[in-house]
Amino acid sequence: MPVRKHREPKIALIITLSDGSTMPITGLRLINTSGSLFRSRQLGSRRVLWLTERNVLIGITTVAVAVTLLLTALQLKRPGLDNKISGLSEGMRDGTFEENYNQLVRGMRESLYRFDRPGLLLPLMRLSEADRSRSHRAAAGRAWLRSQSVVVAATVRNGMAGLPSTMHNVQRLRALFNESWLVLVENDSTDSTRSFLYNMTLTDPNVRLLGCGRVNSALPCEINVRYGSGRQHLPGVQINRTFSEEVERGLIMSALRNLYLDYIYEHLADRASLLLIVDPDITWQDWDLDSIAQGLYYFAAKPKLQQLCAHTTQDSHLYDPCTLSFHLNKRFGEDTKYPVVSYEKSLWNAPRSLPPVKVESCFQAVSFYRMSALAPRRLRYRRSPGEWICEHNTLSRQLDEVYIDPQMRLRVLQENIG
Ligand SMILES: Nc1nc2c(ncn2[C@@H]2O[C@H](COP(=O)(O)OP(=O)(O)OP(=O)(O)O)[C@@H](O)[C@H]2O)c(=O)[nH]1
Ligand SMILES: [Mg+2]
Repeated sequence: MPVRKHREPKIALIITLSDGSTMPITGLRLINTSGSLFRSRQLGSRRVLWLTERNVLIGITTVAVAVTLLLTALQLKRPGLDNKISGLSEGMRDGTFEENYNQLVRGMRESLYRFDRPGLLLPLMRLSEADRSRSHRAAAGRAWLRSQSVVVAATVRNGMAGLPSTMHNVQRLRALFNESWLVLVENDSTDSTRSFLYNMTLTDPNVRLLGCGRVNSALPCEINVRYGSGRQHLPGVQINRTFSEEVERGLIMSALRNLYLDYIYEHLADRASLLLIVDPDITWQDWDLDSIAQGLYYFAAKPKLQQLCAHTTQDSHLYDPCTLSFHLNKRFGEDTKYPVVSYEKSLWNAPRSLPPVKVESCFQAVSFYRMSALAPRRLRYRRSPGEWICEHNTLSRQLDEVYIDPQMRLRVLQENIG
């Protein structure tokens, strides 16, 4: 059996005694043969503890490993982009500029969305652990909606091809709410749109049919809107308009949509928490109400949320060209860590787990707004690059927290000619 060789101590510990004199601790056996970490010795009135030489080494190694592990953990928990930006330092303070700057930094930090790491350019809504479960969102969303009220609003002209399908789905959705209203602006229809809507007012006291300054009238509303060219304004993508006519269409649609906003904010705003704007010229695949409820949950869970657009698709495109043009303008770049999501494909086939994506504006033919968010706002259409066919953008562009929910999937079977 090998004999362990005891070495003489190499000591560096100096004790200061109560009378001020010092005493180096020497002549002690520092090899820890018993395995205990500390040894002790009585020195006058004091008991002195010391570590054996070998255990000092073990101690240093342990501390070094712990520090390395801590640094690695900190590195993994690297702060997101937002946290790397701080308020102004003392030396840079400059009265009102400082106030403004710091307010903007705060606004950015407190906003609903985040880039979850540098290099990820898709701005996603921040989710808590509970928010991540779709079935939880759907159940909690449905439960919340039972205590909420909604106003559904639409403009429609010559809508008989899409109205029945849209209204069928709108009525199913309204049934999820405690109370709901339907506000429609109609004019100049040459089909039976007005009588279809008028009949709805007879059976449902919460339907309001507007047009020509009248409410719930069977009389036709004839505005006969024309473009500067003299051509009559008609709904639908299929209409071949000149650039000026497209701009004029944007102005006309904005004025019509502001009519329902004026009515709603004068008569119903304090009675409903949500506003849904739909285009009723569409034939829909039946809306999956769970997919809508799981998205509306965010209005309950995120008080800052102002607008949430459905992920409406037609064939293999995102339905709304205005949302598409936003993406193609690359306002947020085109990189994402989700391999099947690309701006070119416009979030087509987004994975089930993808949270709502922050956009500058969207409509998607089914767009939910928090009622209070639009109170002072109306469409403010101007001729400007990228939005000459997108009058809705001028409304949501006035808001800060606007999202498309890739999980609120709706499918357009057909957009009908007006
Ligand atoms: N009341 C009313 N509604 C209209 C008028 N023009 C269009 N609409 C309706 O507004 C909605 C949107 O109109 P569309 O012309 O289809 O507009 P869009 O789908 O956004 O875009 P395009 O199809 O590209 O023109 C549809 O439900 C139309 O029926 C109008 O003059 N008066
Ligand atoms: Mg349309």
